[in-house]
Amino acid sequence: MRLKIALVSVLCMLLNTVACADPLIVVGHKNPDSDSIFSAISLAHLRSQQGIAAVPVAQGKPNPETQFALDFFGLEAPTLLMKVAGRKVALVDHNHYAQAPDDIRQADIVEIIDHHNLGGVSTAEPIEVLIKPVGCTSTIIWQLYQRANISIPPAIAGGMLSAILSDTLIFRSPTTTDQDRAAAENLATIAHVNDIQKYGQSMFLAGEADLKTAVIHLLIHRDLKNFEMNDNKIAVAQLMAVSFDLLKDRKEAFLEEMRKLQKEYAYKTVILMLTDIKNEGTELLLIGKNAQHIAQAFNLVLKNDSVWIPGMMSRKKQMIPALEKVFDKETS
Ligand SMILES: [Mn+2]
Repeated sequence: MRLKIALVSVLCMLLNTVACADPLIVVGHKNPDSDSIFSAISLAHLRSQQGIAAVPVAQGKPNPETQFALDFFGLEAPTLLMKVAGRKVALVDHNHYAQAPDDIRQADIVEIIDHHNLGGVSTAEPIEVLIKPVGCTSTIIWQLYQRANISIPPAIAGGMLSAILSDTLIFRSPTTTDQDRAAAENLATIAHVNDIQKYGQSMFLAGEADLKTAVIHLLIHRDLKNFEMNDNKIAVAQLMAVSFDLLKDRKEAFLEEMRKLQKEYAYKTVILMLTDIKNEGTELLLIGKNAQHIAQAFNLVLKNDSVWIPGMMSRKKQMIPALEKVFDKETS
C-alpha cells in the first residue's frame, strides 16, 4: 500500500499532470479554532494515504490554544490560504458560505465533513458529504480512519485529541457524545497522552494566557462566526475561559468594539458569548435593536447590554437554534 502511494507520487512528479499538480485543498472555517486546524491536517493526511494528493490550509493563524497543541505534538500550522477559486476543495468543520473562503463559489467543492447545521452550500455535481451531530469534526475523521483501517501518526492523533477536548470543553459541553469520548480515548493512547483531563486543562490555560493583554479587536475575532438569518447579517463570537474574570473585567471594552463592528459591517446584531467553563454558563453581550427580544427568548431581561445565562455553553447547539427562532419573526 505504502509503496503504491510512493510510486504514484513519483509518477506525479515525473508527469506533472494537472490532477497531480492540483491537490485537494482541505480548509476549515474563518477565524479557525483547534478543530478547523486539526480536521484539515488529519483529513488531508487521510486522503493522501488513500492516494489523493491533498494539502491542509487555514483561513487564519492558529489561536494560542491551537498553537499550544501544535507545539506540544510537534506539528506545523497549515499554510494560510484565503483564495480557492478554480481549486478542488474539501470543507471541514463548516458548511456555510459565510464561513468559507470568500471566493468559494468559484471553487469546486468536492467534499464536506462537518458537525454543524446544514448552511445552504449548493454544488453543480454530487459530492461526498458527511455531517453528524457529534461534538467535533475530528471525531468523524477518526471514524473515517477506523473505517479505512489506516493508522494515525501520533502527532496527528494528538492534534485530533486536542480538537475534541477543545470543541467539547473536555466533555462538558452538551454537544458531547459517546462517539467523541471513544475517539478521544483512542487518540490519547496513540498520542501517548496518559491523563486526558490534565492535558486538556493545560491546553485551555495556554489558550487563555493572553486574555488580559490581547487587543480587544483580535480577541473578538478569535472565534467570530458570521450567520445569515432571514436576510439579517449576524455575528456571533465566543470566548471561553476557566479564569472567567479575565473576560468579565473587559466587558465595557468588548461592548465598545462590538458597536464599532456593527457599524462597520452593517450587522443587524452582534453577539459575544463570554463562557465560564468552571461555573458552566455564559455572559451574553448583545448589540442590536432586537437585543431585548433575544434575551426574552431565554426568559431573561437584558441589563447594560448583557445577560447571564446559566448552563449556556454551546453556540452551535444552544445559541444558534434560539437565534434562528427569534430571527424567523424578524424582518431585515
Ligand atoms: Mn468543530
